[in-house]
Amino acid sequence: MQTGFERTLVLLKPDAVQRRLIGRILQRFEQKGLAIVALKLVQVTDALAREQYAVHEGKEFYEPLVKFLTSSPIVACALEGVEAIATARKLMGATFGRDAQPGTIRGDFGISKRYNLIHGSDSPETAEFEIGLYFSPSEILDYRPSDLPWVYDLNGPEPV
Ligand code: IDP
Ligand code: MG
Repeated sequence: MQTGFERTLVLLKPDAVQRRLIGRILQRFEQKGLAIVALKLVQVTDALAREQYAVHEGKEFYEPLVKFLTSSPIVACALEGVEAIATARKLMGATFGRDAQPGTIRGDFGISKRYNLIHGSDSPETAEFEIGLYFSPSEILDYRPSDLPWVYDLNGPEPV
């Protein structure tokens, strides 16, 4: 990975896949300038869902959340870019569609306080942990999108 870049894990949850929104949601990240460096369809197991959401164990929404995430296939995706973690979460919007700003993914496609379409890592530590849950190192591809010199100013030591 190039200096100054960061990776984040994004999951398109079962509602996004069932509602045939994979293409439209991935397009948001592509058009922003984030690069897809890993991508697959996954049937999440009960154990994987519990591990991913361990921080929420014991909360009243934890069991419904595990049930939701395992109810149908999801799309797992690793995205790369400058401040990719915060940028992806801005594109996603607030946790629930009713609260999320129009123009964000959740704000444009969702209304439920449970089915909220998408997950994004919330810190560098979480991103590393979560990418590791879904991808082996060989599934994460290091490549240089050909438009990169027009997405960022790459003339200095760090991409700007
Ligand atoms: P985030 O997805 O915006 O980071 P978190 O607070 O980390 O939100 O919660 C993780 C997931 O748990 C949410 O995306 C949502 O699916 C679910 N969740 C969080 N809070 C609630 C709640 O109060 N009711 C139902 N589900 C919730
Ligand atoms: Mg979270």
